[in-house]
Amino acid sequence: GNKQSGDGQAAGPLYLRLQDALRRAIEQRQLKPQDALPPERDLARDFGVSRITVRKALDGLVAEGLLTRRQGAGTFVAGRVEKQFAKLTSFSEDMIARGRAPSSEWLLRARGAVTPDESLTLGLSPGTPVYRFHRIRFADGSPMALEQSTIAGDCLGDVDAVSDSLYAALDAAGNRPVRALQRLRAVLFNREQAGLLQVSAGAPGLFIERRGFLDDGRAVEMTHSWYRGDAYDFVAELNAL
Ligand code: 16G
Repeated sequence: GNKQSGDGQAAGPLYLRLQDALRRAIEQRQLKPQDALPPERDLARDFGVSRITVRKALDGLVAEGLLTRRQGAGTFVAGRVEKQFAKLTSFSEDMIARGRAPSSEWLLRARGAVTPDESLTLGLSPGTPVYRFHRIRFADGSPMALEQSTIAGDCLGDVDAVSDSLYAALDAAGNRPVRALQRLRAVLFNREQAGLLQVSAGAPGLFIERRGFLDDGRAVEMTHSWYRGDAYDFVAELNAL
């Protein structure tokens, strides 16, 4: 059987106690962003718990976004992603540039007719077909953002053209946006959003709306993104007028 730790006093399952200890170490910066965690074997030995318990504790912290797993390299303390606010990059590119693996969970991938609201923001005539993509975006398996994109129907072959990266698919179709308008505001995640992002309801986030255009001015995308407030720093270079 598994060896149990000597102190029987502390309350709760062992994996939760290990999570609390690691969370505290991260909060008090004994473990700093980007630091590698000791191997699971060592954690198991040091805390006097089984490796299954260690694994379960780490899984929970990865889901919370406090830790990230990198294939073949181990488990690390997650750092905030520094995102250039004024660069027309994609989520996938942002993650890959930081050595983190992007992935998505699809919530919706469908063809539909443009809504009045979309037709105004995208400048599309009523009745034009559009593609809709709703996703949870992950980095190294930790949820980072929710995104809802509406793409002008003539910019993509089909919904299936998007395997993971929307911009890669638009690029392949020769329709990657070259210019965008973007606005951002603070939000508190509602219960549903919080559930999808594995944060508590009411946790802070950033809502970003991007409208992307082709060289000739035609609108390609309208994307609503909800980024986790605890996962990002937005940075920009400013020049005097
Ligand atoms: C980013 C963009 C979003 C775009 C997506 C494409 C912001 C605020 N939003 O999240 O508009 O649709 O990237 O990412 O940067 P993908 O190519 O990885 O699907």
